[in-house]
Amino acid sequence: MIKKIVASSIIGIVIVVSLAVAFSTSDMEPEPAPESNLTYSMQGVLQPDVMTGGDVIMPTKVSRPGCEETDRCYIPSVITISSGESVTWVNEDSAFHSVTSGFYDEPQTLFDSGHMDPFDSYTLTFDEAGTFDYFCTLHPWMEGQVIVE
Ligand SMILES: [Cu+2]
Repeated sequence: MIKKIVASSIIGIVIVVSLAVAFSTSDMEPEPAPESNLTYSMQGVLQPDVMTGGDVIMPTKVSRPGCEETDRCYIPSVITISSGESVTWVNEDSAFHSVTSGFYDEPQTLFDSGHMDPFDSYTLTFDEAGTFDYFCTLHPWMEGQVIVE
């Protein structure tokens, strides 16, 4: 009789503990990663007069081919701004990248960031309307475009 009571109370404790664990783990959803603008505001690149225009991210893993299939080597791969506005590129990858005008087969000398370290940013102001193609000198499949209206 005593054994039965002990056994059933042990089962009861096991059930209570496992329920508590189940409920507590359901509250432990990982927090979403903080927004990336922390990185370049820390570098002091974003000044109030540079806030118009837009940001382009070089995301992780674009140093290997494949990102071009979904147009995600630079995000966004095409950015449209008004003349006088700026674009800031941020390298969120762990590899070097560049923002270089033209195409890999046909580079131009309008602009070139040089090799950007991880989390480096590069800001350009576009005063003239036009379509500006650019690429990464290290990864020929990385292509993007700035359209200035
Ligand atoms: Cu690259």
